[in-house]
Amino acid sequence: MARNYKYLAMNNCIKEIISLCSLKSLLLNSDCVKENKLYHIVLSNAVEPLFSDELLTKESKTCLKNLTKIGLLYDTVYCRLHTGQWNEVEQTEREMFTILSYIRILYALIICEASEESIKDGIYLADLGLMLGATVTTRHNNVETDLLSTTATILTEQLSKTSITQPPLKRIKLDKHIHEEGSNDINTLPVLESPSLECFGMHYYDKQQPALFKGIIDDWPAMERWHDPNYLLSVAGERTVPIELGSQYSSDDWSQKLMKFREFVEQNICDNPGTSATIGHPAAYLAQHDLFDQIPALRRDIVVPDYIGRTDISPRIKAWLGPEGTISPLHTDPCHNLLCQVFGAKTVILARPEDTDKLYPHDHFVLHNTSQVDARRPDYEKFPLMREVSFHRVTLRRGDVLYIPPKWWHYVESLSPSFSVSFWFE
Ligand SMILES: O=C(O)CCC(=O)C(=O)O
Repeated sequence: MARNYKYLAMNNCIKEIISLCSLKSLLLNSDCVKENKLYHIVLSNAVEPLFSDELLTKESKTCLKNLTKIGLLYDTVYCRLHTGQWNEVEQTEREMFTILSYIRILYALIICEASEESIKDGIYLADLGLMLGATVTTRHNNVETDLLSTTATILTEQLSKTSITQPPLKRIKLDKHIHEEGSNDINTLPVLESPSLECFGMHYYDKQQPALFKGIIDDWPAMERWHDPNYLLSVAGERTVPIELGSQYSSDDWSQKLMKFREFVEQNICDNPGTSATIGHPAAYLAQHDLFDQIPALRRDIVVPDYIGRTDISPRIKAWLGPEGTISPLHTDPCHNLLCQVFGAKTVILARPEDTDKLYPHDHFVLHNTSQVDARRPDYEKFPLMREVSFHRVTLRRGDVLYIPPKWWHYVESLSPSFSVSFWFE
């Protein structure tokens, strides 16, 4: 009877989130909890009521007490994650952070009766957990899913049912005139229409030669959906994402901040006079972000190109969304890359791995894969060997896919608001 009452009193979205961890052993038996006595005591006390007949309501003392205890432990683990080098943080601490984020979200929702504000806070905590925590998987509708990513999706859907509809934003123009600076002494790349897997393998992958492919991503749902900011905001508006600020990541003026996706898109991507990045704001770039792990709805809009499955079943997929003028300085990556242009245009300048010594990589190990030269506006006085480098230049337009082999140098500058997806693979 009490159980029925409890569940009746709760909002559906809270019930759905609780059901993600209907196996309480998932929470209590994870290594991070078993290994640490303090974690185990606090967590067992907090988790037990969620799965028992105990009445959990806004006024319940158990709820308030547990939220406070979980909050204290959450702050402790948060501090641990921010102490020392990131790559030395124990996996178990990160797992603990994920579990604490989940329980904290649940108690806050129960206490606030899933108010709009508590849902927004819950989405923020889930995003922070996704960025800092380790993956904890669970089952949702009989499918294996990520605990926090699914929690955020449930909350996003709940929010869309209750929040006030905003006036629609204009679609991003696809036929914007692109101004390109020509350069006669720069080679172009081979351009191919949907090459066969064999052709890609033999002539490009095996020989590690870059090329531009067309006709590969035309049927992605993203091609029709993503230039509509209203669509992007409906699936991701409330989500928190890391944004790079400054001219380019190798510059002194560069920094990063967390921002709501809505705020980023409205201020930097939409055609809203007065809010554009070009007017007084530092360049803002959602760059190299695992957006598709964070927001599965966007992952469903793209398809891994067949060329990749031959050699790698789990490519790392990164999102690159920004206004005109974003710059990724000349750098190399260790893996193969298919850089896919969903909307907008980019200039890409490439140089062979053999020319590395003539491209003046930075000395510091952190920037060792990044060149000091400005590939678009070379300073031959300062970097004379650069004259001997034979660069390739290509303009990447909507629907184009650029194959960048491992260790090839690439400089990328957006010529308009642009959304690209890169697949890094072996
Ligand atoms: O599009 C960009 O700004 C950079 C892309 C890139 O460097 C990559 O995909 O590895």
